[in-house]
Amino acid sequence: MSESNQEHLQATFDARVAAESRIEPRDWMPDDFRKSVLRQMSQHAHSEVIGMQPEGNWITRAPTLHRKTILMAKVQDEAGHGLYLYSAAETLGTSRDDMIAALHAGKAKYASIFNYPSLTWADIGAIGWLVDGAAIVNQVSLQRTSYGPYARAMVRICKEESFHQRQGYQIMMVLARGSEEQKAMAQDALNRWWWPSLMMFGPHDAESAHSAKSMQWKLKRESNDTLRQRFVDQTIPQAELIGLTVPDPDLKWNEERGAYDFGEIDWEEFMQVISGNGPCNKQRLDHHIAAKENGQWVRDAMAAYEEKRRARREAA
Ligand code: BYC
Repeated sequence: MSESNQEHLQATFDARVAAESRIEPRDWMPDDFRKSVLRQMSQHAHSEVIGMQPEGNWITRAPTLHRKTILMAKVQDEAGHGLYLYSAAETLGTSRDDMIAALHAGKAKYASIFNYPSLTWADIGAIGWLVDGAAIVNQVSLQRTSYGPYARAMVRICKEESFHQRQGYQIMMVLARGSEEQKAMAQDALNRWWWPSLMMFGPHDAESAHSAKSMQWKLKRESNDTLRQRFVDQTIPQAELIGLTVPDPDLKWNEERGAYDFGEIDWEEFMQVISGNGPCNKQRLDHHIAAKENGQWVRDAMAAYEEKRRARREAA
């Protein structure tokens, strides 16, 4: 490609981003933009699918039939989110099999939070309230991301996440108004999920390797720290309303900023978890690998059926 042609393509791309137009799969895009969108969408898709495990763990133990049906629907929604996102990522020419192979090889990441165990029923409340709550804050912003298929996937995902967040908060509300034991269980879940939820937004802006470029491309619309602050500000009043306390001695309303000041995340723990050394990393990956292997016969049967139909069509 001539240099002037390359410059023209780059200028067209830059102008589209500046004008808030979406970049679509067939549009020319710089290689590093393509790689970054793919990296983020793959990370996001894997998060949705691995994220089914901590909650799936409680489907058989949900306290009532009603709770069980809600939880099953919620976990199924997460699978659907993964599928929208894998499909969106495939528009950039990478197959789902390749993305999953990278996950199994430990090369592709997924959200750190799903490497923590879900120990009690209250954890299911805390995951819906805090984890889906944090995910919505991030994803509302991503509805305006510059890559078209990613932005469109986010619109539908956000609608469903909103229901997920409420179902989680409702579980916490019921427990917090219950017996002393139930209230203690809710508080314990908040204690264990609070800091990992704040880690979901990634490193501080100054430490974030991809943020500057991603913000320039409008792939990311708001920074990690801005979104984390928004999550804290919206969640503290919700905790107060149900009489639970966030486990942060440095948490304080800052009148001047009109926002909460809060303590420092344990970044060493974060780094350990995203490097594969969290409490459940191995368990989560082993489970995913086993599920893929155990489901191979279904994929083989579907492929054989499709092949038979094709042969019949050709013979007709
Ligand atoms: N966990 O430069 P940075 C759900 C990595 S599921 C793991 O700031 P970036 C749900 C980052 O990937 C939805 N890794 O990166 C499902 C990068 O490493 P690589 C969850 C993290 O991309 C079931 C490095 O650290 N939401 O809702 O600009 C049940 C440097 O970071 C994390 C998503 O997946 C982390 N927390 O920004 C319930 C959101 N943070 O790739 C609920 C989609 C950072 O260079 N992702 N890293 O090896 C994003 O929005 C962005 O990728 C991030 C990071 C904000 C996470």
